[in-house]
Amino acid sequence: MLGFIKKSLSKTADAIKSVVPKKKIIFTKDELEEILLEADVEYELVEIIIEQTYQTKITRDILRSKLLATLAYTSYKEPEYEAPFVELIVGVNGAGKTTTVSKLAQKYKDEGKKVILGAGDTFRAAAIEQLTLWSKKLDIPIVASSQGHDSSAVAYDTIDSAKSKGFDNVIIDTAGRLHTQTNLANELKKINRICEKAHKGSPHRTLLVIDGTQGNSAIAQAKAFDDMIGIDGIIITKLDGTAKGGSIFSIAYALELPIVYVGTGEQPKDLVAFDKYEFVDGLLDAIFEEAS
Ligand SMILES: Nc1nc2c(ncn2[C@@H]2O[C@H](COP(=O)(O)OP(=O)(O)OP(=O)(O)O)[C@@H](O)[C@H]2O)c(=O)[nH]1
Ligand SMILES: [Mg+2]
Repeated sequence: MLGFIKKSLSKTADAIKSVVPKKKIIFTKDELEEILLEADVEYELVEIIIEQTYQTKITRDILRSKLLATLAYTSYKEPEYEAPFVELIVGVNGAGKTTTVSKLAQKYKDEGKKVILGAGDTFRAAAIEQLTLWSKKLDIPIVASSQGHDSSAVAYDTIDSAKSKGFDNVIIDTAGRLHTQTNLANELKKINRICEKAHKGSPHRTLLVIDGTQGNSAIAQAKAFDDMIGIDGIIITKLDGTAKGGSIFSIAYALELPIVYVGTGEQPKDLVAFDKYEFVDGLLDAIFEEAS
């Protein structure tokens, strides 16, 4: 998988090229500031990094340690659980939830696990169809009801079915938008409660899907979801299509939540475990000349 994160940073690297036409070994603080802002690292975090950098000549090693420090919270530790492992996938409209559900399902299937999907976005008929289509393509079972039905009932039935048939993983898709934000909050809270009823301790992991092309505007949105239902980790999608890769630093720093995966395309294989070293080095390669 090595290289996927770096490849998906190519648009961010192009943006950096507009302020650093030629890679160098040493940069000034002013240049560093410009580079980070161009990569869409949030202004406040750029200022913190600049202020905490005492050196005037910025080398790759100096910037590397600064950037890695902002990602200090990004490692994820799986909780203790009794199978099946239940995951809830949440996020705003269009962030990439349904696609991510299928990517995760493919990943678990490849690991030899028995997976079942729950079509918990009952708000739109198209959402149920979309996930059903994926389930057919990937040959993975799904529990789905019709539009307008209770999404928590779908969650319950999916978990119940997984328990009785000895499945390893349950992945539940959810709606990104309802009539109001309060409706959405209530629905997600209810799904949470029903999961716990269906299988003690579940959902074991609630993952927030963030559209990477949104850059820093995703931070407020992520905070709202965290307040609503509590988020265990983040998946940043569409990293392949954005020049805003640097916003990962601000998102991770502001939320203090682990980034578990990144989405690097529209296909089920396009999900990569987030590796902060690969990510930082990928970015640094776009800035610094290789030392000879
Ligand atoms: N390039 C790229 N496109 C992606 C990625 N993830 C999702 N998409 C695309 O983004 C669009 C929206 O994805 P969905 O999975 O339907 O998003 P959603 O959050 O389920 O949307 P709603 O159900 O409307 O709330 C689709 O066209 C996906 O193919 C990714 O990592 N990279
Ligand atoms: Mg969806």
